[in-house]
Amino acid sequence: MQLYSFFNSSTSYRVRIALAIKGIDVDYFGVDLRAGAHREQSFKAQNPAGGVPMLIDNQGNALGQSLAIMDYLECLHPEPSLFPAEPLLRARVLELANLVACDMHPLNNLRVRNYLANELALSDEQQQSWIRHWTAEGLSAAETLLNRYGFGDYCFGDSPTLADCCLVPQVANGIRTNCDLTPYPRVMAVYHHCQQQPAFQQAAPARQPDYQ
Ligand SMILES: N[C@@H](CCC(=O)N[C@@H](CS)C(=O)NCC(=O)O)C(=O)O
Repeated sequence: MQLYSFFNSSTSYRVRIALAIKGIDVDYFGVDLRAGAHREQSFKAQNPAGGVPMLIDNQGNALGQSLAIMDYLECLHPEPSLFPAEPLLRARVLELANLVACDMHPLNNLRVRNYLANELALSDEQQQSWIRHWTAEGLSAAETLLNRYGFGDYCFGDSPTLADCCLVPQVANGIRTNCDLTPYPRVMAVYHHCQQQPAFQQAAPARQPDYQ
């Protein structure tokens, strides 16, 4: 399989964590978002949404959207699973994963930040305020959910799930953009625990071939 990824892309990072947890090897192709490689016609022909990650499976099928890719990997390689078996706990995992993937990430995505800067001419300070606001909204909700329903060293238990795959890269974004993360001790405890685990280390931005 081939993974099209950008080292600093949090959605790519999610998939890299899932691949590492499952021990799946892929051929890695760096897509330089800063140079706009994801907007080129050749790339969009395979992934019309024009973003990373994109997976190409062993039959040559191209698949975009990190959650769809992780679900596909789960079906192809069920063990170790990224989902608890118990239905409500599985729903909790998806609740947290979707909080990150649907409510947080899109608001601070590159194309949105470019629009704020170029079309709306927001100052650097205003852009930073935007990022901090939406990061705080999302992580506050994550902190409450984890305090209410989380347990163990990971988000939900003693093994990693889709929730950890999504949360860790989003926290890394928060660190990279200098957000205050002190109000989220439970989120940060999960983050720091994951940082000690080989699968998460292997998936880290600095360990990718296109890291610069
Ligand atoms: N919902 C998509 C988002 C994909 C996406 O937009 N990824 C970002 C990188 S984290 C990207 O490629 N951004 C390029 C842009 O916004 O122009 C997913 O989960 O895969």
